[in-house]
Amino acid sequence: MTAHPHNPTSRWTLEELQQLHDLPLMELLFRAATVHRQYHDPNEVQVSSLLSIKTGGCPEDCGYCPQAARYHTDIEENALMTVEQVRTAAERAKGLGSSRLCMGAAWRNVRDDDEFDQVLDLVRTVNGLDMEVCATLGMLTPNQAERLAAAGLYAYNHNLDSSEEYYKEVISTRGYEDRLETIGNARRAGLTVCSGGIIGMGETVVDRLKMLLTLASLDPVPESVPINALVAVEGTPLEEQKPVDIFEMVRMIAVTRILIPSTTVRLSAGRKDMSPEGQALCFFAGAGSIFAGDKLLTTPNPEAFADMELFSALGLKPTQAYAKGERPTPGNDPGRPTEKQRIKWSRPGHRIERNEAKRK
Ligand code: SAM
Ligand code: DTB
Ligand code: SF4
Repeated sequence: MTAHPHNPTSRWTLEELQQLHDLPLMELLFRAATVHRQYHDPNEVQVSSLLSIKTGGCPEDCGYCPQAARYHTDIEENALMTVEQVRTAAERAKGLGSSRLCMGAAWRNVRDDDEFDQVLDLVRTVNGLDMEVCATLGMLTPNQAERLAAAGLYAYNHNLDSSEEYYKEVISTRGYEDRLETIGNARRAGLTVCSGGIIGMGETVVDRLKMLLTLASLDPVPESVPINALVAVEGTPLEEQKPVDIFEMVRMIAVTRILIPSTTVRLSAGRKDMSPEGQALCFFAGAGSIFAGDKLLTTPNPEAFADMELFSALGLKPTQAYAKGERPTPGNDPGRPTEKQRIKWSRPGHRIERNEAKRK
């Protein structure tokens, strides 16, 4: 089918997407901005705050992540936060203009234990503050996704990070299929989906575009797509990666904007190193959301006053909570599955295959 930037039902081929990506920048920007204003108010930006509710000590080996226990990074580890700690942080974020709180935990997957019951309480608490509640807790079973939805969770963030091929270069402790399965579980439980990736990990433009094609093939497409520029943290395997060029970020945002017109494209990690002008270009290219607050999960983000100045200079308004969907009403918790129903998580085959190959 022929791709047309103004037709959301058109199917883009990789070649067409590559041509779009490589257009002269002014042409690409014009096309992206045109799509953006057809589907979104170009003067509104949704503001989310991140809160790391459980920090560090993660068993996974994601090469970009300062929270993986196996890398020697300088982060402060924290046990799961209490309801009171989260309420205080959420009220502060709301006071600074955030309509959504995204709670992150350094877990491979959620377990059916007391800590998960506590997370459900955290979700109920933030939902009660009339904020959109998002969580990113690692892999989820269908039952866990249903319990989160019943507690009033609005969105689940689970990133694809890169193309299926490049994913294996960066993470070996789980597979792409696992990611897609969790996204499906969140979707089937009625949660909205936030899924995107990271650029600047050494991947090619083709890897970036393949990831976008996978996101665009989800039915329905994610309600938000975060585009992160790698924050290269000392002690991680990706510590020496060069900073992402702002025009590469702008191109990535513009292509995402055109490929998935209905989604909210989130200009995510990496803003600390971007100038106000660079960020303005990202908004023009179709970014409709940011993470605000002086910290992302563990790394620094622009100060609140700098974002306020930027919004004021550009005439941007923060989007109201639940402007694009109804606030979920907390319902009955379906409860923990019985021992028999519990899902045992597997480790991906390629790790074992690699070890086998080494032995031979
Ligand atoms: N543990 C859960 C998981 O991995 O799904 C949730 C938390 S994890 C920190 C959430 C996302 O943060 C990752 O999928 C990745 O896209 C992003 N992220 C982590 N470290 C990053 C970094 N150094 N730079 C940019 N994005 C990063
Ligand atoms: C997303 O795509 N980016 C956010 C959020 N979803 C969870 C996380 C960025 C983390 C950056 C590294 C850190 O601060 O630890
Ligand atoms: Fe763990 Fe998530 Fe970090 Fe991977 S990205 S090491 S799963 S916290």
